[in-house]
Amino acid sequence: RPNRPQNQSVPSRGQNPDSSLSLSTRRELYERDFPVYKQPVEVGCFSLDSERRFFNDGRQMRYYVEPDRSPNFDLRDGYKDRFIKRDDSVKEKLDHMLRWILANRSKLSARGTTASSCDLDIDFVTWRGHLTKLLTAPYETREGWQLAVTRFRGTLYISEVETEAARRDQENRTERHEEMMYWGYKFEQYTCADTVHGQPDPGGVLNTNEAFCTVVQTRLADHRLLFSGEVDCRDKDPNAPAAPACYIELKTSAEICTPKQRSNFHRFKLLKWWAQSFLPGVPRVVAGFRDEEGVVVAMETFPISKISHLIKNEHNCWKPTVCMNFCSDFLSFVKHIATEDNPSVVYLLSWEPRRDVTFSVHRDSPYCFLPHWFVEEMTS
Ligand code: 0WD
Ligand code: CA
Repeated sequence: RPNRPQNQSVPSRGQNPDSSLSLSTRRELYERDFPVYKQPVEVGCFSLDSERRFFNDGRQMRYYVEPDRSPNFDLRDGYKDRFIKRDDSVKEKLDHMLRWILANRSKLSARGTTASSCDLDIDFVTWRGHLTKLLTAPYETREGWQLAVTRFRGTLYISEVETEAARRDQENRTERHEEMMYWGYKFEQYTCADTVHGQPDPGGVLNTNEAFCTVVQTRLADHRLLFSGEVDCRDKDPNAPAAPACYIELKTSAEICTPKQRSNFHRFKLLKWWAQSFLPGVPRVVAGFRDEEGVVVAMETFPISKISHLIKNEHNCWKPTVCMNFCSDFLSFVKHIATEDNPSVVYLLSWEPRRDVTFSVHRDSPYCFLPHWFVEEMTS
């Protein structure tokens, strides 16, 4: 992994009187009108198979099958003997998205006169999950992040770098925690079928290499965005609206037994669920509430458009407008600082809770993340 690099051009935190070189995450600063966020449009999709191979199609799409009785899903089933876990030490960075971009370049090319015909008509390319972290930063008190940014042919590419703290947490996971991470995937297996008329197969092998990802285009204020996110399944009704409106996000959560638990669920979990699905325009989350033994005891559907009303009774709760305005200002900040158009330059934006976002610049460093195959094909 990258060595701690030299901080090349920026004074350290606190010594910097120039506020244009850091960005605050304080909530009060972002309580203004909701910014323009255009309805996200699906411009394509791709699939990753059981060996993590990329396909420029929707072969891994799954179909939601509503459980017909009160569920009794045992989420622990198969953990020991029918589970193939993706190797998360392999850092894929933006590679799958970049493959998708190369395969679909004609859909994205600029038509204006200012950009040459092979440049993308897009300001930012990233994963949805990275944007989720930006949306929730004003309310995050535990986990910081590092985002690497490269400007290449006018487009800003954003790819996460694992923090030291995240790496430590990952190494020190308890066996209980490892198993609980499986529960979310197991819930998907109980509720999703591989074909439109099929039934779920909870007796099969669960392989977390497999994924179906949507690619959407949208605009936040004056930022044109292209991002991809993993989608769990879709509504199987042939009359369902077009993607992304037919998509369904599946979640598991501990069952809620006390007012305190309900309040925490609203304040923390619904924030993450809202941010993740609002971004790509996925309209609903289907939640399975499980007991301590990993048995799903209740299900509930949360329409994303209703989540912000649900939380209004909570004192001092999160606000969607703060999330979106912070993200918009962050992207403006990135445009302002990441000025050199060069695939081997990385602007590393770092954030820890209760601090400002700061950055450092790295040339030909281990932080570089645009692969040669991408740079070469985009340049030719
Ligand atoms: O290598 C990396 N640093 C990353 C790779 C970081 C983030 C994402 N990815 C890639 C993977 O190819 C993955 O297929 O992105 C895909 C998912 O991206 P996303 O939709 O932007 O990620 P996010 O919104 O954080 O997570 C969506 C789902 C998760 O579902 P829940 O319900 O738990 O939020 O994607 C899964 C997980 O099931 N997931 C991942 N799958 C593979 N690799 C990863 C990951 N790193 N992170 C989340
Ligand atoms: Ca999910």
